[in-house]
Amino acid sequence: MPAASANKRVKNTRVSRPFIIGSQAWNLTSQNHPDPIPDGHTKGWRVYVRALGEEESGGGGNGPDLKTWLKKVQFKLHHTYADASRTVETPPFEVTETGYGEFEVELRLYFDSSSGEKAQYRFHRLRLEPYGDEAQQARQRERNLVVADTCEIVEFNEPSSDFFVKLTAEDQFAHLKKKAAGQGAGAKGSKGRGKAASSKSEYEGDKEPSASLPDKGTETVPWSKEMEKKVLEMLQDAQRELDVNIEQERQKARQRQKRLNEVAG
Ligand code: SLL
Repeated sequence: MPAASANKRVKNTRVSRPFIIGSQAWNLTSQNHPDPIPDGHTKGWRVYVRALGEEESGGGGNGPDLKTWLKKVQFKLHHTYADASRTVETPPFEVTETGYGEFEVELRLYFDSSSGEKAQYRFHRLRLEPYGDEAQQARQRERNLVVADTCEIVEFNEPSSDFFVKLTAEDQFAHLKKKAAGQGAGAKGSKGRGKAASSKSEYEGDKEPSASLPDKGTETVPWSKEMEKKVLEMLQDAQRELDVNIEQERQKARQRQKRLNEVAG
């Protein structure tokens, strides 16, 4: 019999999960698209929901398994596509297509059934043409690859107790475990066997897995607490500048009003 408390909420608790929504696009050539290219289509593209570092690691990414919380993703494409609504229930959560034009992809994220959470919408602007400064555009042309990734966060406020168990379980990090115990990193150093084995992490790179953003980013996976802080500082600077401008405009308006009153009086 299911426990009566199964869907009780865990009070005063919030669990966040950073993840990536992004796209890649390339010019179609007969080399990279052996099938007949549909009429008028010039680009190949892919839109996806991924774990941080998923592509770079060639697997589940640097953090917890997305499947722990993400049940399926529905991608809503431009209405010019046949079957514009595409649902992906198993990783990789992605849609690969060809086309000619950029558009806004609507994504609907469905959460693990134990969560009792409603689906959430996200939007992603599919980018087919090179963008950014000149150097960035040159690099995109050279690689024939336009990548537009953004780091998103989903927050579960007071998650259901069943869901909370999953969000805190160790098995969501199983893909980060060392392939063969006692090999690789474990072999270095000359400490006594038993001691070395017990003090070494069982995870790749001897790092304890974490569900939060890493402290520092890398060239390929820039999203980090450091970047978050920088973005926040940029926003605060912009806000201060805006406040100054608003105050200046207010003063000008007051002076104009004063002059108007003088003329009218
Ligand atoms: C526009 N935003 O309004 C663009 C339209 C169209 C996207 C984007 C091909 C679909 C198909 C395709 O690229 N559609 O015919 O299979 O100008």
